[in-house]
Amino acid sequence: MKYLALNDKILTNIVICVILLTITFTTKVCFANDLVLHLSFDELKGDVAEDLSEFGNDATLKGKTKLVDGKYGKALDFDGASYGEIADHNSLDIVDGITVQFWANLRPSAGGPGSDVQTGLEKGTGWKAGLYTLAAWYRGGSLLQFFDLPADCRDLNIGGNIQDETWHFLAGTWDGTTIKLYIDGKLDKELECKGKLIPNDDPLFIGARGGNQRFVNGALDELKIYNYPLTEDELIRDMDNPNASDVLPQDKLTTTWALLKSK
Ligand SMILES: [Ca+2]
Ligand SMILES: [Ca+2]
Repeated sequence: MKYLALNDKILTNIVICVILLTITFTTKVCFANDLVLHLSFDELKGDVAEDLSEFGNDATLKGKTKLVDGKYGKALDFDGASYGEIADHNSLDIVDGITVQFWANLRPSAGGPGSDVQTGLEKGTGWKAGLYTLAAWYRGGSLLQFFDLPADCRDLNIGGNIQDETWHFLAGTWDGTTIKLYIDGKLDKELECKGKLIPNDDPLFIGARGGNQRFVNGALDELKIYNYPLTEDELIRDMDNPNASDVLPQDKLTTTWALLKSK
């Protein structure tokens, strides 16, 4: 009887340990630093550009887009009235840190609504809570912008103009404290901007705001979002080899987890 009770106790302890380990591991996974979007545009499946991140945030293309020679492999050319749409997903709900980056080869705007801006990527259907956007061209410059940050942060950090029909690597990071904008791997502009973001449930758009304005006229390539700020060294590594750096050291835990899940 005593022997059985001891066995029960050991069993209970094992069960508790397993539960605790599971909770610890799950919590880590939920808050892990991740690549949450990578559109290489190297190939399309019908009107879908597949996401190479572990989250499957594929983009459905609308209007006239086409694959062209890119900076790496193929790129996606937008005609000034086309865009891509990605369904809302928790992985795209950014709260306290982000990196948005892409290669862009821009022509002058094609006209139409909001033609003083060409939106590379934007979370949300318009200017509202949860919106983050990296504008490839913003009124003569370039801009990483957040609705939920203080008003005096929103459009003061305008970086250099890359609208010259050649390839440029544009990247923006925010670490909860400072917005930094990089052009071709060099820090171009930074601004202190403290705050917290409120996620929304809208789609993420590429090449336009909300699918109806601020259209890109030109090509985008190797478009990525990380849910944490990359350092300058990491950005340069990504710029020079967009496929090799999908698995940064911080990313390995979740990648392993994704592999386990897919087995
Ligand atoms: Ca590519
Ligand atoms: Ca959401």
